[in-house]
Amino acid sequence: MKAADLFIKALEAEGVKYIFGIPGEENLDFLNALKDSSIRLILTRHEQAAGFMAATYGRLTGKAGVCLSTLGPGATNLVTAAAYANLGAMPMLMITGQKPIKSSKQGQFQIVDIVDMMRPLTKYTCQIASASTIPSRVREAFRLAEEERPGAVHLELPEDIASELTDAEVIGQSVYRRPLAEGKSVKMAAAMIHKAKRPLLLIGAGANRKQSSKMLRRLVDKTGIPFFSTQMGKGVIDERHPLFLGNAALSADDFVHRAIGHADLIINVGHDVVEKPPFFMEQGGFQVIHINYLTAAVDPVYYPQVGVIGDIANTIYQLTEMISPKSHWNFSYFNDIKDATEAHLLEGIDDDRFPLYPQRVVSDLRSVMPDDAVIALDNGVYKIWFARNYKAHEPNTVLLDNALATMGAGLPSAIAAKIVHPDKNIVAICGDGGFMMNSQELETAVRLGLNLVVLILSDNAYGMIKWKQAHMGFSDFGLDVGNPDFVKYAESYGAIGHRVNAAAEFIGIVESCFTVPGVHVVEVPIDYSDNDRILNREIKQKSRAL
Ligand SMILES: Cc1ncc(C[n+]2csc(CCOP(=O)(O)OP(=O)(O)O)c2C)c(N)n1
Repeated sequence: MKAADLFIKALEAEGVKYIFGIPGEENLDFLNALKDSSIRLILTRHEQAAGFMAATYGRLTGKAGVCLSTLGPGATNLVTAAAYANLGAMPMLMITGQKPIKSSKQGQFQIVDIVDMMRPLTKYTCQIASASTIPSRVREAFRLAEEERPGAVHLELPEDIASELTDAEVIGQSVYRRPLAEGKSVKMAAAMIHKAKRPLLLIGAGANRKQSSKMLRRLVDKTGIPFFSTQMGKGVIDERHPLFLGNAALSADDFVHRAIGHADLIINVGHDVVEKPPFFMEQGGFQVIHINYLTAAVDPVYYPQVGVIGDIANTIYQLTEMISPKSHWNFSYFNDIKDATEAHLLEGIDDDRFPLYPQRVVSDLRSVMPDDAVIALDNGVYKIWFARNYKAHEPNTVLLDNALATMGAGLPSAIAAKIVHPDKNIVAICGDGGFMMNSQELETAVRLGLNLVVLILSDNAYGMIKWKQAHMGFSDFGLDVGNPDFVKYAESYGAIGHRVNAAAEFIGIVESCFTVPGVHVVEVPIDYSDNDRILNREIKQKSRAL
């Protein structure tokens, strides 16, 4: 059979259902093999968006999402998505084409060393130089993409290799179980937790797995230890839980940081330093137990004293068996923090101002979203509002990127979420800046016939940077943009456009979007003028008073 057919068979054996991307001339054998396979090609309008979709598919399923591009310009367009997947621990395989490697009459036309370009952005990058190596390279790529810590991998399939004939056969998957934490380290952690007076649990992205989520809920319910989460750990335990203290959406000075400062032990489950730090460690401060699949990277802000390394769900199971609540534990201050946080989260949710207050948008949206509905956030200042104010009810229902924190991923990531969960309500939340970075994917969503809602929070500016600029005392310069008429823009793609013209209209428009099939684009004019007061001065002042 042709090497390209073998490649596709190897992908089928890995359970691949979709390939997101844009083929070029160098992928034509691959494309032809794909035509007769069980794998569906999701053609996109930009390779970067294809990469974001594949990464999100990987994040939601645990199986590597696959994306495809041609050589040179197609592959260079995948760079941001590679970084997004690799920093965000999302399993993803990128397949790129290349000119023939044995003989070519095209000189250096379009040739970039893609294998080397991908090296710092991936766990593995390799050119397939012979058809006979396809089965082992594909299996190895999936093994590395999916094993802890998951990330991006890259395979280059040159045109002449793709058309070679081969009788090689697909290599099946070996069965592995994750190693379990060694008993002594679990006992050591249990002893530290028993001895502590004010232990506090932190839940990070690595705990965002079904079993870990179940086990953590049992741990919290049995022990009564309060918890908070990182941005990417949102929803691992339902945030309506009475012991949930809040989200570390800001790095410092929020109410939750008062709780952290008061704790004498942080039980840190599934966090790694690639995510914007939820706290900073200081010599002589609280102790930290690091519970994760891998040991912690050494960093000046994070140097846990004890690590419990192995399958997280099993570690938490073992700890839950060993720990019983202690009478010397004192959570009263944490309860005060919880009360102050909840009171603060209610501020502004009924404000009728127009353009809308971000608190109102978050609160209104939450009120019409079913528990399992998913929001996919792009990157802008609203991400802080959503991380802080939007209560996630289930794991993986808030897709946000607190690792690369790239703009442009919101819409593609929502498209992938809808493909994975066709029956759930999916809402992309973008700034006007981030939306315009991949807005062409509206056409993909319309072509696929998806039911999707896209909120554009428009302030005609790169708001996040504007806020920082003002905060640093610089004058207002260089951050204002103009926007298209978003309603007409949506309609020109065959989507349905809406514009919110009063605060009270917002909720009804979103509800109507869930009942009328199609891609809905909702422009929501937003008022960020109070960001600094609320997210900075007021929180600092109120939390310091506690
Ligand atoms: C690809 C990329 N470019 C630039 C940035 C830096 N950046 C972070 S937020 C931001 C502004 C986002 O503007 P917008 O999408 O309109 O959202 P807003 O902050 O106004 O709500 C910029 C430029 C980034 N994170 N990613």
